[in-house]
Amino acid sequence: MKTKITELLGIKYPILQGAMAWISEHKLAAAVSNAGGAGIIAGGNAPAEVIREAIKKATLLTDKPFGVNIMLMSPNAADLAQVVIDEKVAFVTTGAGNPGKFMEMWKSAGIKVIPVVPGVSLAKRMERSGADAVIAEGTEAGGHIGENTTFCLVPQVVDAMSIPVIAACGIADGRGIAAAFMLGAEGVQVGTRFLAAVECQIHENYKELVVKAKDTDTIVTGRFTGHPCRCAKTKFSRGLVQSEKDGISAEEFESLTVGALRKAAVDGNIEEGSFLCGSIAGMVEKIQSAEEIINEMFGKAEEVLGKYSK
Ligand code: TUI
Repeated sequence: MKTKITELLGIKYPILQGAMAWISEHKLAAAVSNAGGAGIIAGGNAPAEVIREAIKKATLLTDKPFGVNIMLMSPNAADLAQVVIDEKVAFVTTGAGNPGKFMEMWKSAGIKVIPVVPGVSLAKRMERSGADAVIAEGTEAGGHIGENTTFCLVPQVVDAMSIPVIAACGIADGRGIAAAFMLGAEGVQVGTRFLAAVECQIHENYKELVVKAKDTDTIVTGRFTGHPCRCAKTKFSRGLVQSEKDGISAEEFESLTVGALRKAAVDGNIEEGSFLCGSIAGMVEKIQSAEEIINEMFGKAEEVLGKYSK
């Protein structure tokens, strides 16, 4: 399946694995790249040297291109921006902000830059500053989210751009890929389904929550902070939303949620962890290898697209 994204990144299938802080480390990224997609190591809030090591380890596991995501709210973002240059990473995706100040250094180092955008205006600014593609991410995503839905956002960003657009979130099977292409996307980014990948190193409790989730089993916390975050419904996340309604202060909210991503991903701590996942979790049914996930998704996408091209 050739698109502008397979050409841009030199990959077989136009699929990027979504970057998930504390989750997308070198093993998952390398497995996705080896299966013909584009794996991504999530920088999250990690120190630069941790990510440098993860890049080196991924290079030992795959000779295919992989990327690094820089979460722009991280205090380490500027250091990570340099690490990806030092380590000659193939491409960078960015999230949770405007990467404008890093664009020139990445472009002149020959790194492809693909920012996540929550709307048309940032997408246009990114195209003007030299982005190679953008990821239009809807509010169905896990983690930090914008307001617009994938179905509304993607075609509007596509119409405003001459660079390729990757549709993100709400995509967990071949029908989702086909729909994204129908909306004008040249590729997809998938996070939640890879939570259930064999190579994903999260705690078993996390995988179980995702596999057991129904359509209504995610919830958005922290809207009042300006940084809304989608996660699995648990007693903890429901409690957070209730305390927001009861008027909790931003400081109290912060003290309850600090370290919650690690508690979920590493410790599987149901009482105090934030188990980030997208609204599509209800469609993730089983644990499979990254290769099985990708082959199954694209097998079905080709079948569906074939049906409508007759
Ligand atoms: O970044 C994400 N998802 C994330 S980051 C993360 S770690 C975190 N934890 C708690 C609070 C905040 C972050 C967990 N999940 N997705 C990409 C994404 N980027 N979604 C939305 C945006 C975005 C929002 C505003 C991108 C740019 C933007 O620009 C604003 C501006 O400056 O114009």
